[in-house]
Amino acid sequence: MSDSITKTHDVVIVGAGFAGLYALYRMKEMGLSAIVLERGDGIGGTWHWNRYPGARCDVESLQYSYSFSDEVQQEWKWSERFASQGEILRYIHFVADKFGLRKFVELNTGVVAATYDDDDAMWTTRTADGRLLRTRYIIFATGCLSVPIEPDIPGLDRFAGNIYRTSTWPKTPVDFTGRRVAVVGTGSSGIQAVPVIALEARHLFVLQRTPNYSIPGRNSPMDQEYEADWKRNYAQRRQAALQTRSSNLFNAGTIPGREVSAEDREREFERRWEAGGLGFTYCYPDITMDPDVNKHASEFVRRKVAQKVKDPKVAASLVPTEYGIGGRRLCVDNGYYETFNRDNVTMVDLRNEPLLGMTQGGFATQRGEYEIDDLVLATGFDAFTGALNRIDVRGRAGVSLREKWADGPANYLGLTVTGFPNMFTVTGPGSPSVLSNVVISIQQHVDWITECLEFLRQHGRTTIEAKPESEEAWGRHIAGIAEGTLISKTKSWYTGTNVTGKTNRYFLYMGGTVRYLQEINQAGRESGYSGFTIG
Ligand code: N01
Repeated sequence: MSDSITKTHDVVIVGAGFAGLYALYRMKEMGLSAIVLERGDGIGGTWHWNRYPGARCDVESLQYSYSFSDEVQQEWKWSERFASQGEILRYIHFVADKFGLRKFVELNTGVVAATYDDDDAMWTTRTADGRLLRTRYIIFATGCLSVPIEPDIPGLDRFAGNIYRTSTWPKTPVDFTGRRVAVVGTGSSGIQAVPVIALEARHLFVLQRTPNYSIPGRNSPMDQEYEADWKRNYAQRRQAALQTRSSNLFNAGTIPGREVSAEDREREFERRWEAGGLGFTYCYPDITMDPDVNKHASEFVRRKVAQKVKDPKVAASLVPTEYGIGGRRLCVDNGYYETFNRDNVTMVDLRNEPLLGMTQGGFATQRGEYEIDDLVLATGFDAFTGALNRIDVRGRAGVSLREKWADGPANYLGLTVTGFPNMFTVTGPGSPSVLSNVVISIQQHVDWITECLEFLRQHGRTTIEAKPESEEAWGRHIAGIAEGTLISKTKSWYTGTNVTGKTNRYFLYMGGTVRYLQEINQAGRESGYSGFTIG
């Protein structure tokens, strides 16, 4: 198709996940004409793509859901404590239908470039099929974990069996019955998939390079009384969640772990282990900061795993010793460790037998060759910047975002970038994003953007752009908070070390969501957008 301007709107939104759909809802509510461009063949973002066996959210569904509409909160019924991928996707479709959003979403429409024109302060967005859209504003709702990395496993193309990726799982269920399967990767995705695949496979090899800490999920069917209680008190619960560090009610402890006895700490770890879920690391505010408390919590998990896994060698290889709990994203599982007690499951610890690569009929490590029929890659994402970097985004004077961010992302508030007027990123780098209840963070960002566009409209202005000094100060600010934290000292996708050549930078605002919200509100309406140039 030739390049031609097919449509002009006020706003183009890239991505139709939780963020893009809510942005669309707010833009329509403001009376702006908006369109969402989505590269997938369905809405739902992460929950559209990641359909692997066992995929579910590890934040309670009553919290990991939109809070903007009480009608939605009351109408929708979650069937489990932690909803499965399928149920979350059905929920997103339900919301899209309820608010008539679908007709403003163009599916199968990847965005390859977006260019700002200085002369008329308009953005031109180019789609993969060669169409051009002209808009005043552009909102990137492209997700933090939406670009899978292709692992550097030699000979992947040599392997004659099936290769599945957790991040782009086929829509039709895969039947592993009677098959020999290998899963590469033991992050949240691998840890969720392994117990389910093990139930079907003739044999399952789990290829682990770095172990992660995982807490039992204790998932269960939704308790009717629990749900009813939440629905009666939704407004207060949501409000209370906003007062926490991650906009999540984890019943966070306030007394530092170093101030209580080892016996009391042990009891508290036990209580939280039994309760299950991510709340484990919310027991003490200093759990990742005080070395003794962190060591105690890490050893507690190690002991628990040793009790669960019959083979002491396997148990030992399943828990990290090279970093403490909380340094990487905590995993939540449903029977992961117990899976290694099955006769049809083999742990392949790549630290002891490095992976040499794929063969035609399987894989080879330094110890020998293994025959398999299917390979499952649960090998992670180019987080935070991956999705934006693969689009050729150009701001004032043709400056490329990719080039500007070559040494790591620079932006203001995680929402705007100097030199890129009228461009907004939802849960962009430099914001709490994945350290929070991300649906709530999405709403806060979209609300901020909506308020900002309202401000421009009320004042008869058309452009807004972060001042260079605001961006520089924000970069120093988030680095200052992150400096010395366990996360910033640990190798993981949080720090970008999982992607070859990616700069190890601060991609996250680590000061907690309460403080973050105060900061963005202060930088926005409360100061009359003083850190921005309004044109
Ligand atoms: O990805 P990961 P993920 N050879 O990067 C390994 C969210 N999420 O998709 O650690 C061998 O955590 C890699 O090894 P190493 C959640 O925030 C949420 O699992 O680099 N192994 C690692 O083990 C999560 O944190 C849910 O040494 C290779 C694994 O692949 C985030 O998504 C569910 C390799 C990648 O783990 C990402 O999780 C799922 C190689 N060449 C995901 N390359 C919820 O429940 C990589 N690995 C909401």
